[in-house]
Order: sequence, then structure tokens, then C-alpha cells
Amino acid sequence: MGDFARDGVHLLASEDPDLFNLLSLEYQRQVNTLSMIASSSIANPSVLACEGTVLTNVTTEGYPGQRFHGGCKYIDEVEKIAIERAKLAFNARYVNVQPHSGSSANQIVMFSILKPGDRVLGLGLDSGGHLTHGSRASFSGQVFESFAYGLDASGFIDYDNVFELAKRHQPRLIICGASAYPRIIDFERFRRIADEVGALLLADISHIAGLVASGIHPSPIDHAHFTTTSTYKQLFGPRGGLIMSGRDWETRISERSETLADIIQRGVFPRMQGTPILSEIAAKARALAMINTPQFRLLAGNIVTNARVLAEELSALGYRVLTGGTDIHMVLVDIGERGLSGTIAERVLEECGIIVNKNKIPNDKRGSLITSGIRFGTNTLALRGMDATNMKDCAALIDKVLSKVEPIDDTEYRLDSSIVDDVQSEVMALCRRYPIPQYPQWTTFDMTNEEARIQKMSI
Ligand code: DSN
Repeated sequence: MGDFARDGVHLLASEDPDLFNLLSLEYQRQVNTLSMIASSSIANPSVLACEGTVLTNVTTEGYPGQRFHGGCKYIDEVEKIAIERAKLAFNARYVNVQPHSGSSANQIVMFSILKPGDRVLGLGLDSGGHLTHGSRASFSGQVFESFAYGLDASGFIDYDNVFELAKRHQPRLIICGASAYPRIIDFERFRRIADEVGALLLADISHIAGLVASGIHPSPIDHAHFTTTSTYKQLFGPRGGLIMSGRDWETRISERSETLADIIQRGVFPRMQGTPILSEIAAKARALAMINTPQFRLLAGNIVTNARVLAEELSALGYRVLTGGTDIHMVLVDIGERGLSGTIAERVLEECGIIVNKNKIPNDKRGSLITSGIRFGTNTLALRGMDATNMKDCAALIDKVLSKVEPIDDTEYRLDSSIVDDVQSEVMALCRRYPIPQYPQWTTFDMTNEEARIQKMSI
């Protein structure tokens, strides 16, 4: 199998040099820049290896033991292992590993339990919610009647507002979880609110899945009826999604005879998806194997420590950090208050080798392609081995750029080339000191019986 993968790389290089060159350049870009995109991570090479295997050649539909095609002897085992590892990582009673992404996972849950026009209540996009949580720009706000809860004056989720809106609008589904919210989410309180109004609760933990699995952030698994996550962010896995349930997996909702787990099984296939991406399922299994290790817990702790230090440093340098800090991996900064747009901050930092993304902030006067905020995250830098001291260096580099850039308008800027050169060379020095990939110590996870069994099969 190793030869097969190696041959593939050689064939790509010799037969499609244009494409090979682009992939090589992208690899170099990742190696030589500091990725502070909050949703980014670096997949272990063994995760990437799973994505590049012969599993891509398998077409089937259905679930292990209930397929619609032959030839599933081994991929059934792969999918079962992925399910078992996800259950173990999240203490889940039910897991579906087939969703193609976190957004697909949300879509599947919503189309499985709601009818068009049903009401949903989610965190507003400008307050840090995700497109799939009821935004008018997505199916979630077009097919369903959506209402948005928001933040209090300090930028924290306003749970009283959630309760008020839930009582007023009687949503069928409440969605909690966020894309740009730096604080702990009180899943237990969300469930109390959902129960008060007879709603179902969906927790989307895509951004904080690693912290949840490590016990650093409280888990929604037994509070929400459904928990969804993407697998590429803080699980350091492939692009893909999971749908999970805890104690409610066998709950039945009034007008349906099936359990919630059965509803989701049918929702994924045949209602919303066809052939699962089996190479991605193998890659999910591989990434999930690393979750229950001391190394992963250490990494998750470092991710949060780094983010806290970054928030403190940026505050000390005079930046307005939303909510005054962070509990997770994410730091949100109001850059409009410094006379800059998010677009300028994103572009000028990228020119210097620091990759971030613009983000709308509450009451933002700029649109979503310009914004007044930037979002930082520490997943990738912590994985590269950077610590609190390095975060101080990163904050200083960010400030060196943002305090000197001269905006011309909301998209164009000037920055002295000597500053660009200085910061680029400091970024390169950090990248050389903390190269990617940094994974050798991760090979020591405890094998479950399932893993031992599949190893003996030597597929
Ligand atoms: N791409 C994710 C993020 O940046 O938060 C949202 O799906």
C-alpha cells in the first residue's frame, strides 16, 4: 500500500507538473507561514495517507452490514472503527461518521427533524453564529423560519435573551455553538431553555471539539439531542463531519415512531447523502484514535493557554479584545476601532507571513467581505510546539504590522517595505524553529480491542 501511495506522488509529479507544482507551493506556504486561522489545523501525515488510499475506489451505500453493493468486507470494518473511536472520544451513544462536512451534518439534522417553515433559533451570524445556524444567506434561514439570539453588552451570550426569544417564537429547534465566540457555552442552560419550550437542541461544536473531547470545555453530548462537528478543525482530521447523540439517542419525538438515532441514520442515507467518502472515514478514524491520548490533552491545554496569552498581550498592546479575553482557542479583536478594516488587517498580515481571517463583530458597520474584526486562533501554532512565550512574540509581530500600516481605504493600504521584510524574516525564523509536521510522539496511543483486531487483518 505504501508503494501505491509513493507511486501516486511520482506519477503526479511526472504526468501533471502544473498541478504538482501548485500542491508543492501550497505545502511550502503552510510550512513558511504562521497560520492563526481559528478553524485551521494540520492533519497528521497518517491522516493524509488515509485520504490518499484505495478506499477512494470503493463505491457503496448504506451502513456496515447493510450495504447496497458487494466488496465492503474491509471498509465495513473501517467505518465501524471510526464509529467506535468517535463514541470513545466524545462519550457518545450514537455516532454517524458519514456526513461530508460540519455544514452537511447540520443540514442533515435540520432536514431530518424539521419541515420547511418550521422555526429555528440560533446565534446570529454577526454575533458569532455559523451560516447554518439560521442565517438568511443559507438554507437554514431560507427553508426554515429563523430567529437569532445575540450577545449582552459585554459580548457574552445573553441566555435571558435566548429564553425570551424561545418563549416568544416557540422554535422547533434551538441551535447552540459558534464560529466566532471566544467563551464557554453553557450547554446545560441551553437544554433547560429547550425543555421549557419543547424544542429540540442541536449543539454544533465544530470549533471546540478538541477542547470538549479533552474535558477542557464542558461537553454538550448529554445535554443536546444532537451534537455535530466538523473533523478538520480541532480534531486535526480530514475535512468531514460527525453527528452524535448522548443520552437522548433512543428518545422518540411525539409525532414520529423512530428514535432520534434512527431518524439521523435515515437522514444521512438515503435522504441527504449517497456514497460515503470512505477514504475520509478512514482518515476520521485515524484522527479520532489520537484524541484519547495524554498528548492530545496536553495539546488542547496548550491551545487554550496560548490563546489566553495572545489575548492578554494584544489587550496590553491596546487592542480591544472582544469579551476581554478567551476561554478557548480563539481571540476576536475589534480592528475597526484602530481605524482599520478586517480586510486590510488580513491582507497586510498575510503579506508579512501571518495568516488570519477577517470577521464581523457585533454591531459591525462594515459588510462581511470587509468587516471591522479579525479572528485569531491557536490550534496550528500550538500543534507546531509554540508556547506562551512564542505567543508574546506573535502578538508583538502582529502589532508591529498593524500599528504601522496606513489604510488608504477599506481595502488598500501602504506599509513600509522594511517592516514587511523584518516581520517576514522573524516569521520565517519561528517557522524554522517550529516546523510542520510535529507528530512523532503521537504514535503511542493505547489501542482498543477494535484497533488490535483490524491491525491483525493487515489491510
Ligand atoms: N470555515 C469555518 C470557520 O472558519 O469558522 C466555518 O465553517
